[in-house]
Amino acid sequence: MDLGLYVITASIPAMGRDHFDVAAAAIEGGATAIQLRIKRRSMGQALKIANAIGGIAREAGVPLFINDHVGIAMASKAEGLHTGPDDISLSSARRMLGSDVLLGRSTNGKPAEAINIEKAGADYIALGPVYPTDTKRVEKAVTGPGVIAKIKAVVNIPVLAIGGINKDNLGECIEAGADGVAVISAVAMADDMVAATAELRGKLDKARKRHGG
Ligand code: TZP
Ligand code: MG
Repeated sequence: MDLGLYVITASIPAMGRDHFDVAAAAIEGGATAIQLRIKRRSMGQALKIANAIGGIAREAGVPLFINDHVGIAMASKAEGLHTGPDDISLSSARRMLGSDVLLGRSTNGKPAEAINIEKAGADYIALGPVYPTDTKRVEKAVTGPGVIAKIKAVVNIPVLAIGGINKDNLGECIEAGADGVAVISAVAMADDMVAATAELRGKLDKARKRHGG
């Protein structure tokens, strides 16, 4: 499974777009994975959106990850669940979802934490914020791309760079060793979301060639 261009949904009412619109455009533009990141909706609404995105993602062969909500991941038969330190533990998520569902976990760049995340059964790590971001109120310090190699040196699971990633800095994350990049605003806030995704995908493919990936 390729987590190279992992696009996370957002709802941007001011631009007339919701999670499904972002996911559909990202899939059309060449995203290799989608994450549904719903923070303030009822579980019923979230499940409806997850099922709708799951339908088009499955058809395109793109895996769908659900942020935070293990029940939504189960009910929508998503390929994965993404959680952070304040969410359900990896061992509980694994017990509930079984061995086939991929588990992702966020971390801020402490090698010991990354090692524990791998030991606890995660299938990939999202590392960040690598660059400043306006999307999430992050109390944690910006890591800079230098941390990617440090984390890659201590774990065997894929490491995705997240936070402030755009077409201009994606390449340096891949060159620093990231297996992929996770983006929100670079797609969700773009005037043309399909074109923005396609441009990121082009940059990813080129950076991978340069990096020998
Ligand atoms: N986790 C760490 S930074 C971040 C998340 C969810 C926000 C990423 O959004 P953007 O717009 O790609 O900076
Ligand atoms: Mg969370």
